[in-house]
Amino acid sequence: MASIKGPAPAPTSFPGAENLRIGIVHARWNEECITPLVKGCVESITKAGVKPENIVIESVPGSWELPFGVSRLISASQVQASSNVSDLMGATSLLDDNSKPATPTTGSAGKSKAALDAVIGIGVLIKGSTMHFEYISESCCSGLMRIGLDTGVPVILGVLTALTEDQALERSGVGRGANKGHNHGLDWGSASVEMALKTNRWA
Ligand code: DLZ
Repeated sequence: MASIKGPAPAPTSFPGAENLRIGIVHARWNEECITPLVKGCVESITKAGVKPENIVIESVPGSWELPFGVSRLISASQVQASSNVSDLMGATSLLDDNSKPATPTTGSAGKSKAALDAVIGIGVLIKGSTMHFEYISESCCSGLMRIGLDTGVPVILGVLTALTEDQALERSGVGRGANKGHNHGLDWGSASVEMALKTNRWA
C-alpha cells in the first residue's frame, strides 16, 4: 500500500525570492549523501528565484558542529550587514566548483551585504553500534531548533537520522536499488525560501 507520509506540494511561486540570501552549513561526514543533498537544496533555492551569488555554503566536520556553524554564520552575516566587513568565511564545501554558487563578495566598493534570511543545516547521521548516534542526533536537532527561536532567523532541519546506510542513500535520492528514493534536499531548499519570505512578512 502506498504511504501517505510526506509534505503537501510546496508553493510553486515565491515572489520576492530574488532579494533573499540563504545560507547552507553542511557536515562532511557521509559525503555520498551530503553532496546530493546540498545540490538538491541549491537546485530548489535557485528554482524559487534566489540568485546563485546569494547562496552561502560552508562546511563543518560533522553534525555535532552544525549548530555552532549555523549560529556563527547567522551572526557573521548580521555583523557583515551592519558594517563593511568584506566577506563571510572562506567557503569550504564538498561541492565542486561547477555546482557551487559564486562565493559571496561585497564588490569592489566594499558595500555590505544583507544578512542571511534563512539557513539550512545539513547532516547525515547513520546509526552505528554505540550511543554516538543518539547523542549527536538529539543535540544537533535541538541545537538547530534553538538557534532559529533565539535569533528569529529560520533554521531548516536538513539532518537525516537514518538507521541504515540504505535509508540515508534513499533519502538523498541516490538509493542503491532501482528506486533511487527522493532527495530531501529539494524540500529543504524550498522550505528555506518559504520560511524566509514568511519571516520577512511576519516582521
Ligand atoms: C563521530 C561521528 C560519528 C560516529 N558518526 C557521525 C555521523 O554519522 N554523522 C556525522 O555527521 N558525524 C558523525 N560523527 C562526527 C561528529 O559529528 C563530530 O564531528 C565529531 O565527534 C567531532 O566533534
